[in-house]
Amino acid sequence: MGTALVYHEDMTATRLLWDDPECEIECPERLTAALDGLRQRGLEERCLCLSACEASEEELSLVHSLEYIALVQKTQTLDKEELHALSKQYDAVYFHPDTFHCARLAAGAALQLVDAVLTGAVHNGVALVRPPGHHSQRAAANGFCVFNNVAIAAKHAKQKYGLQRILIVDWDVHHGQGIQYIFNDDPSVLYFSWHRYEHGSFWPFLPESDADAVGQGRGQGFTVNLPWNQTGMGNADYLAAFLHVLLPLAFEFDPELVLVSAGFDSAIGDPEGQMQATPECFAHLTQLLQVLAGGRICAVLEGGYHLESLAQSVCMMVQTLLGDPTPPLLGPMVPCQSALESIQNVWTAQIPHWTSLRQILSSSTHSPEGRSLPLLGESRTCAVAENSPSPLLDRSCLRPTPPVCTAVASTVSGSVLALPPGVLQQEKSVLRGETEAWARLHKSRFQDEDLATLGKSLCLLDGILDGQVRNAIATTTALATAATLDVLIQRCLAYRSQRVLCVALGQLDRPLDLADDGRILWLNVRGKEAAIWSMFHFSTPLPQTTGGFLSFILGLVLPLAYGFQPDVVLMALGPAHGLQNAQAALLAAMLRSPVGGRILAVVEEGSILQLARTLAQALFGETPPSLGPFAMASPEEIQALMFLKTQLEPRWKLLQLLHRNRDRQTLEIN
Ligand code: Q9C
Ligand code: ZN
Repeated sequence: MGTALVYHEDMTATRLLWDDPECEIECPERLTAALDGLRQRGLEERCLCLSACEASEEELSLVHSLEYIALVQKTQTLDKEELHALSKQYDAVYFHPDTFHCARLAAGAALQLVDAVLTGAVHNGVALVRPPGHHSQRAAANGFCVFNNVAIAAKHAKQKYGLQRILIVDWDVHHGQGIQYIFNDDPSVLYFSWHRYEHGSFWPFLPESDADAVGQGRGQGFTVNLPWNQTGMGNADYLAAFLHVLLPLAFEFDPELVLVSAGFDSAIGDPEGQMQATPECFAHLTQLLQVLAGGRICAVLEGGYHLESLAQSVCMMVQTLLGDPTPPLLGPMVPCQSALESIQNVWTAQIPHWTSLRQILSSSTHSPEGRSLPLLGESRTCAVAENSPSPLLDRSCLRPTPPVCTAVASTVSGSVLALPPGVLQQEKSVLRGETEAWARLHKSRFQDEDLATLGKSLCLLDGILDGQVRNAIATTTALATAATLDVLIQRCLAYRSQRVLCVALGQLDRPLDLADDGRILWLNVRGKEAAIWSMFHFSTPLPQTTGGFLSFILGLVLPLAYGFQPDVVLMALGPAHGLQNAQAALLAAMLRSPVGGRILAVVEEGSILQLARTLAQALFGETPPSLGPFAMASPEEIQALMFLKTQLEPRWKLLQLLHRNRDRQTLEIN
């Protein structure tokens, strides 16, 4: 089980044969640059490489009319003038004698990828293809696209495997209107697209690219458009879109398969998109999707016209699909005003169709119409300064993956814990004298038998901070959990950690001398009411509903974690934490993204072996088990989350919620 890479060199054959500045960017070097990038980084050899085969006429006709297929077939025999004349009948399209062969390979590659994933030959994969597909329609080529590779793959997955829920994530910078049309009234395919829109003044200039196009008939709510009305959208804007729009809906939808229309013209440097998101962002977007659909992700290349940016972004995505930890995201985690307005517009349009959105907005004093508050002053284009040097430069090397993936330190033997293969049982410890010196700070709370596990935990923490171990679990006896967490925090600070995120679940009191200088973000999950001591220390009750728990992760924990950018996460499950295994696994799995996987989880041994095992699997990279059917958050849960978010929003800008707050802040900045 691994990652498939579907490709065929023949797809470099199609190219523009005449002068056309609009079309010349869709060139064969796009594929060779992406593939060379994968080779240089040793990623190609880690994939299961599949050679693409042409899709059959029958497969193409899942989406396209026979007349259109025949028309494209005929282009094989046309001369240059005839090809040029035919091309001009479409918007931003060129034909080449090899177009039919390439386009059939591109669609065939997407089909093979879906087959490889749905037969269980691989977990996930990517198809590197030309021509792209998402603009293509039943009987029309459009925007460099000839056959709609992703739409054909989705129809195939429905027809051949009987899938009932497929999520298509289109992160290309253009609107995949072709996919939208094909599934417009189909509730079994949730189509999400963000795209450069500029109030309709950007190609393809369609009113149906706007947020109020939500699908028709039974398909209402299954088209989700997030139009960007300014260029310059960056990492924080893309993350906000995932955390506050796509992921809440995706969890509620509960897809069986995720198809990604993986265009990279939404990345920095691209001449079409003019956006600012760095290649690393695509590692994060990929990892955030990996908790869906049992990790069954099929990514199919769409656009991407800056060769270096394209190659780097493709590598980031593939590396993440292979299971490597995410690299840090650069830049301030502050979504821009225009992005927040766009997100608000999607909410307004989608609220009738999604319980997960209603629960976010129901308790706020804000009404959907409230968004029309006039903006005062010029809104900023984006968080990244216009003249800042391109983060693309000077980043040729990816950070190395730690030799040990997941380690467990426990007095309970690995065979009793039934650890998944690949998870290492840690026996090493720091020196006894050193352990005792650390424990002495907390003398009253350490029993003698706890010292052995403390020594091992300290050793694991060192391994994580040194880059030798990616993440780890340490078990403790019930009484020692708080003291262990306390010592670990001190060790992080003494070591050289700049920022430590502590997620303390259950009855774990805030250490008395806990630094409140911005180095420790302390989130305690316990009790019945939220409490806040400072912008860095607070507590919230554990939500009991699936909807409440998802809002807690997507709406609170991840925005805070991404804003804080910790070096390491300490996740402690203390007395009466109340977390179900699936909840603990999802929390751990999703916390990996903002911290590059560097999590040390502390859990009580004894009654909770299954929990330790589930956590180990999640940290190791296995998709967490389902939380169960989606149920709306309770009013109390919403109220607690809203209270915290409103209080914390001035410091943590990814917690985005209410416009009235933001307008005031914009005024202050100006
Ligand atoms: N300057 C894909 O990315 N030209 N197609 C737009 C605006 C057409 C893009 C001109 C762009 C088509 C797959
Ligand atoms: Zn595009």
